[in-house]
Amino acid sequence: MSKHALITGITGQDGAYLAKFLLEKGYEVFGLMPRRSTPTTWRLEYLDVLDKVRLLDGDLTDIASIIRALIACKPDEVYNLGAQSFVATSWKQPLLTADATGMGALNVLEAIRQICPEARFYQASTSEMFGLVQEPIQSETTPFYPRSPYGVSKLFAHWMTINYRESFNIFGCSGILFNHESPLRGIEFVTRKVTDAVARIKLGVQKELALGNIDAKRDWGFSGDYVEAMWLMLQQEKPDTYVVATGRTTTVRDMCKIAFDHVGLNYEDFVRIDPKFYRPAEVELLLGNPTKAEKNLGWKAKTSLEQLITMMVDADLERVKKELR
Ligand code: NDP
Ligand code: GDR
Repeated sequence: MSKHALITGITGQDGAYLAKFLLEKGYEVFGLMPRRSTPTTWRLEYLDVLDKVRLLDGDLTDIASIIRALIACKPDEVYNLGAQSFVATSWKQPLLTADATGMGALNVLEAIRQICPEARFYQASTSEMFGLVQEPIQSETTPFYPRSPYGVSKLFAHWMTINYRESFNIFGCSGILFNHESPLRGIEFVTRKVTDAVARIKLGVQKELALGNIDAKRDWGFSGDYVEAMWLMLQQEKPDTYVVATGRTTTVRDMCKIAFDHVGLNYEDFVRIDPKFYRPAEVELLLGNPTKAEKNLGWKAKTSLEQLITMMVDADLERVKKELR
């Protein structure tokens, strides 16, 4: 009998990679699908898994729809990846972010408690919870200090996961994942914004690239590597919290250099600073210590930042060429 997994946020970057990963492991994969007026399944199509997953109508802000999805899917594992995940938007729509990203996780936990308390639960927590970092390298024991409505909402969901683990014996794991990217990253996030611009500039259809704080430092890995860590957490004997990161930090500026260098251009000739992309409160530095995940899960990031960024530039070059044909 194959295992059943329910993924919220299946149409997002990680949802698509996780769906493919679980299908390859022989799972029957279900996805919670919020109603949108235009199609959102392009990532599942890109990875060639759309016709292999079962999409169930539902929204994280509507607990009745989550309950229906759990009854239909009878999951062994539930991965809560759904969220309003763009930090900058969280200041513009703080209540929506709290609803979907914070309360949404509690809705899933509460529905599991009532419908299928044996199901294992993964919560997509984030390095944004460290925010104004209290230690130069962040691990599972570093105190939190979120800096955005998104970070605060995720911290609520993180503690709810631990609380349901301790109160109701739910097998709830929290993965504190540092930034991870891929050719399927949303265009509003800085890596993809850069790699798309590099492709357009190289092909002569864009002149410059406007960015905000390029001195911010991030610990960037590849989404395809990180979904394996999510799965590994749910295969352990006991539920726990894990940092998932590469252990290397790089400025946005140096990430730009890697991207432009790949097509033989100098980033300084094209990047312009526009204060409109500054945030009301910035997270200046993120650098994760993945030792616990490496030791307990046997997980390690496989893809270097150079490999990741060149993979993304190459994919964007292909996309833009196709658009122009
Ligand atoms: P994406 O933004 O690519 O995907 C988010 C998904 O959530 C989309 O499928 C989106 O659907 C869905 N969603 C949004 N609102 C709702 C809702 N109300 N009900 C149901 N589904 C909803 O994020 P990623 O794939 O990059 O990230 C996955 C998760 O991991 C997120 O929770 C994110 O916050 C977290 N995370 C991500 C990191 C990263 O670097 N990528 C790092 C750490 C944590 P639609 O597109 O239709 O709105
Ligand atoms: P982040 O990712 O906020 O870390 O959240 P993002 O790529 O948006 O920003 C990274 C850093 O780059 C700086 N920056 C810009 N960012 C964007 N988007 N656009 C710009 O033009 C720009 N210029 C500079 C930002 O200020 C920031 O410092 C991501 C999301 O996936 C979250 O959901 C996840 O939880 C965290 O990563 C870990």
